[in-house]
Amino acid sequence: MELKKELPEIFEEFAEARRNSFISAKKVKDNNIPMIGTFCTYFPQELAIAMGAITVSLCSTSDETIPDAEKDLPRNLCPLIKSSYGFAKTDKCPYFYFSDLIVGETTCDGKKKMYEYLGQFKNVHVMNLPNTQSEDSLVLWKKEIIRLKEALEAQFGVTITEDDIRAAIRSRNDVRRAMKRFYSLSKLDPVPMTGVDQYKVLYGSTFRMDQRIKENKLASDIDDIIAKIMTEYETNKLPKKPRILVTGCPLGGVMEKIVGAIEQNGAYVVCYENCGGAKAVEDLVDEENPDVYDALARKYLNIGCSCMSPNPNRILLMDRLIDEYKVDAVVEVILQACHTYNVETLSIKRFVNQEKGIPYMSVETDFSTSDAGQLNTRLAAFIEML
Ligand code: BJ8
Repeated sequence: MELKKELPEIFEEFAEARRNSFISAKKVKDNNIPMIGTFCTYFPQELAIAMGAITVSLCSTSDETIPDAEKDLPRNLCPLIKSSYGFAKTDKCPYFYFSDLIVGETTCDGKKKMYEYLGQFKNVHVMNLPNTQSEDSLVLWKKEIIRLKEALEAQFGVTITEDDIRAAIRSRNDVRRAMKRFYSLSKLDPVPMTGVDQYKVLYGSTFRMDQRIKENKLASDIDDIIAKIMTEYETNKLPKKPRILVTGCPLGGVMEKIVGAIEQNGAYVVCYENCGGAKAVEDLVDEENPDVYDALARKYLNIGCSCMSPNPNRILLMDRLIDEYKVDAVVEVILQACHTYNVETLSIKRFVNQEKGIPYMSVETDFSTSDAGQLNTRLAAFIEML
């Protein structure tokens, strides 16, 4: 990373990573490196890294292809699912185009049914994710992780050893530790960066192509950014404002509309509990566990997504984050027709209001801009009250 660059430029570079995707993905393919497309935080990325592959997130974030998707799928479906299907159908997503294999998990109903159709366009492997976090589920999930390893070996003609997996676990943990060091900077009050800038790095990092163990520079690049942020922080502090934790569905398609509005109306987003933020990063894979499959199964099954029933880990994580980040209020983002997160808003609201004693608001939205004005007004009124 070019350290002479100014911070805004560095944040923008991360934001650009996805837009520059076609060129970077093509380079990967030109070098005959396998590419695996994924849709979810439950995907055990270490298996792909262990075989020297690159993983790319296919969760589409724009409404551009939704009309095409709606020709095949119901309109009242989550925009993330419609957008993903639309990009696959129209072949407009370079990552989808270059992916040799797509891996999905049986998370929410819409996504798992959509995977059945993706098979028309690409080779798809679906992992059967249990929807409870019991010991029985752990046995099943471990088997599914081994089944995925065997599928990768069969498709790509490779052998994935336990030592390969152990090295991948260490490499991904290094990245997780660096990401956590980075977003933990926002525990400072006043904050050292806006939530928009924090998100650019969190989200942009997932589109880096230097994931293979020997090429991985992400952790050291993140540490360089941290050093730069802290140097600037000594002389140039942002004003103190109310501190918001954002939770709920993934934010890729609605970040500007929600986080932009929160910050333009007088607050800062200090923490993202969603996938793409703490939910994916906080827990490491246990490097000391001699059974690498058990270690992976435990880490991933513990993710506090609303497709788990019950879903205590989400509350446990939020409890800790609200305290650590000195959060003044919580904003929950629901993508339209996401039933699991939508139903869970009741328990999250109760927890935030009653247990933590701070204000809570939920917003339901999609990838269009048609509700931007209305959302802005609601968020402004909420922040005004803090
Ligand atoms: S681990 S949050 S990435 S499932 S928003 S498609 S749940 S209807 S994205 Fe998710 Fe994995 Fe969970 Fe994270 Fe369905 Fe809801 Fe749409 Fe969703």
